[in-house]
Amino acid sequence: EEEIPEDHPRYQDLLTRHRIENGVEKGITHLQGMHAEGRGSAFDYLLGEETIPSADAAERAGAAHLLLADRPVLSINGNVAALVPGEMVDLADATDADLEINLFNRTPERMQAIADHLSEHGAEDVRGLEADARIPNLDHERAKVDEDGIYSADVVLVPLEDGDRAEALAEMGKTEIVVDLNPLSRSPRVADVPIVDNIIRAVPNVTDHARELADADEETLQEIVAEFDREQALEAAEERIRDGF
Ligand code: PTJ
Repeated sequence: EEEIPEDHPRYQDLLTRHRIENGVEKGITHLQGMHAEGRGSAFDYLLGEETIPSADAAERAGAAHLLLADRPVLSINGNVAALVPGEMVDLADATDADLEINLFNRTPERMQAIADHLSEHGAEDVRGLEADARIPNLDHERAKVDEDGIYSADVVLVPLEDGDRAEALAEMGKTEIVVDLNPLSRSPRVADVPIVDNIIRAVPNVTDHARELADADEETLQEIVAEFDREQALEAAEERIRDGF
């Protein structure tokens, strides 16, 4: 990462690509994660590679949901683990949430590599390895979750989620916060809180909001949740992409 000069105009994008490549080399990220990253990068370019105001509002609403939750869980896949491992640990600390590894292409080797990687970044307790419950209406491997994790969570943060699973989780009645750079993708479309932003910027910003709201009373948090308009957030992102900046 030191090889990329910080004043390079595409510094963040190059850093991201580099982290995904390292993730693949370490057995953390699936090869498909590189394609996902390429797609994300194209959308980020069109968004101006910045957190647009509607995304910031979504990040604030996401923080409020996590603080209000009884059992918040942050889901981690191979891309998330490669891009923002320490940042996810910080967010879990700030919101008293659990971390759970949940893979689209699940193998025991990747599960373990990601668990070790998260521990190296300060995670104390990582869920997902137990896999003693199933998300209804999904095929076997993709449905595996922890009974005391995602299965019983009331609020879940699912970054870069596949559309089928996002839908199945929504059907379970969970409050879903999705981070996805493509506002037309199915996962942000079924989310209660669609965050159309790069996960690299989104996660630290949700943490900042959570820290700032740490002492807020329940009424204030409920107000932030109620004022957030998911349709408007999706429209604003699409408009930015179509009309430019
Ligand atoms: O590690 P696994 O096995 O769980 O697999 C993870 C991937 C991401 C490979 C898998 O879930 C997958 O194939 O996802 P998709 O269907 O490619 O969806 C990924 C979505 O994330 C796309 O809509 C991308 O635009 C978006 N995306 C990619 N990179 C970022 C992103 N969104 C936010 N920040 C990013 N850095």
